[in-house]
Amino acid sequence: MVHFTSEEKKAVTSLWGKVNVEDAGAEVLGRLLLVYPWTQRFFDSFGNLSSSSAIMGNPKVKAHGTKVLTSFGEAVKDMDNLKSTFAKLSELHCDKLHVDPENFRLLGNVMVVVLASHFGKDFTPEVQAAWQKLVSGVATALSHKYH
Ligand code: HNI
Repeated sequence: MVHFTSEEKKAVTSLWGKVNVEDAGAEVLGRLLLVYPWTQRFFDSFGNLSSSSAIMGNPKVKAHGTKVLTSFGEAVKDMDNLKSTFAKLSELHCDKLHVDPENFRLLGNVMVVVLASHFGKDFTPEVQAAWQKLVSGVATALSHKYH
């Protein structure tokens, strides 16, 4: 399991405190759907995803992105226990949703890109390193119950 130093925890937590979960959630999920269009097939109930502006302005993308980032917030609160935090969600994504776990890594990297674009020079290499570790840990935890 990944281990976080107290500096890394601080870097993650202090940035997270400044994140607007709704706006960032819409942007992260929207960019995932745009950049990796095959991920759209999980969201055929979301309506119009036919262009960049349709995706980025789609209220269902925003609502679901908010849900995903809120869940990410649970990871930030308890970075030492990612596996147990995401055990139930791992089962759900495997057994019910059939999401290929590679997509968790893609989402994590999109999240890092969005944070970098929002925070500019405050997103220092050290802050990035801590976040990359976290998104990777979350992806591993979400993949844990796959069989
Ligand atoms: Ni994901 C539902 C969290 C990545 C496809 N997902 C959820 C829910 C949470 C969640 C929370 C709501 C569960 C519930 O209703 O009980 N998802 C997360 C997290 C990540 C993630 C924390 C990554 C870090 N999910 C992904 C990815 C995909 C994905 C990468 C597909 C590409 N998720 C889904 C789908 C649903 C879902 C599909 C069900 C949506 C619905 O409401 O019908």
